[in-house]
Amino acid sequence: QEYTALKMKVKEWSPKLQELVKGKIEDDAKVYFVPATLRPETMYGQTSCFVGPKINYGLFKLKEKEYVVVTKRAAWNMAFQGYFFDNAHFPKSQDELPLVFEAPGSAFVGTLVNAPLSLHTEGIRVLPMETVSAAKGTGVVTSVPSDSPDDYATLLDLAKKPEYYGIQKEWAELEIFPLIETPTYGNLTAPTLVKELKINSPKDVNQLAKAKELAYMEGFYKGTMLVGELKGEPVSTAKDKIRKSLYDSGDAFPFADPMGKVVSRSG
Ligand code: ZZB
Repeated sequence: QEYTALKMKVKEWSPKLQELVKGKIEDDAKVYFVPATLRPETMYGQTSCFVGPKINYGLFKLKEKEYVVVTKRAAWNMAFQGYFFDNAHFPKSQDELPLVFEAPGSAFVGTLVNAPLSLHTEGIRVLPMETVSAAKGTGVVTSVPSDSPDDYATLLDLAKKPEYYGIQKEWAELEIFPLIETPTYGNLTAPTLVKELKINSPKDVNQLAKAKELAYMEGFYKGTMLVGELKGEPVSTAKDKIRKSLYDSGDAFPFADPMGKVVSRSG
């Protein structure tokens, strides 16, 4: 699988992470959460960044004063793709990766990150998603509730039980902007499908898998962009142009996951 890996710069750490990073990285270092996406054209609608609360994430040193937060298996993949500073000392095993520390996703929840292209320019929060798979992509997922049924279902659940999830309710209630017009599901494909297929929770995995397929097909073959520089253009041609412009601006890079499990989020 070839993904677009997006660089979401940390603006403010969660309290737990503030303690964990103290003294371990330079004060002026840049740290990025790196979600892997197949839908770069939906980046305008990002409202949060999901991590699996029980999955372990590492803070890896990418180059001088630059770090990324991903799973170890993703960092290992990145090493093979030449993204680490020091190819002269190519890691012989995962243990030789330039790891600063590891922590479960739950420790990162609440961190404020900048999401490239998102209409929420003030930043978005790192939130927990139980159905993130550690065996796919980078283990970090960017949330686009307008066009991803999984994301919409998860955000509804988070907003219903904020105390249980240890988050502030408003973090899960950022405005959902229409990004893509479709003939069958209107301009909010994911909310429409979640309603039509009577999906009540992120645990309705079969219905969510069906909704995801319908959303992918409808969006790609029949969708038209409603926002951004390619407003009015079909998604099928806009997709590659938006991906390329993210690469050109340095806000994203190509990320291959040859061993990635092609499974639903519940994996
Ligand atoms: C933003 C986005 C916007 C996505 C959308 C989808 C949609 P797939 O389809 O299962 O092969 N994803 C990436 N990594 C993981 C992971 N480790 N665990 C769970 N989910 C993950 O995987 C590709 C999509 O699944 C990615 O694209 C990402 O969510 C998520 F409007 O990024 B996407 C109809 C889908 N719409």
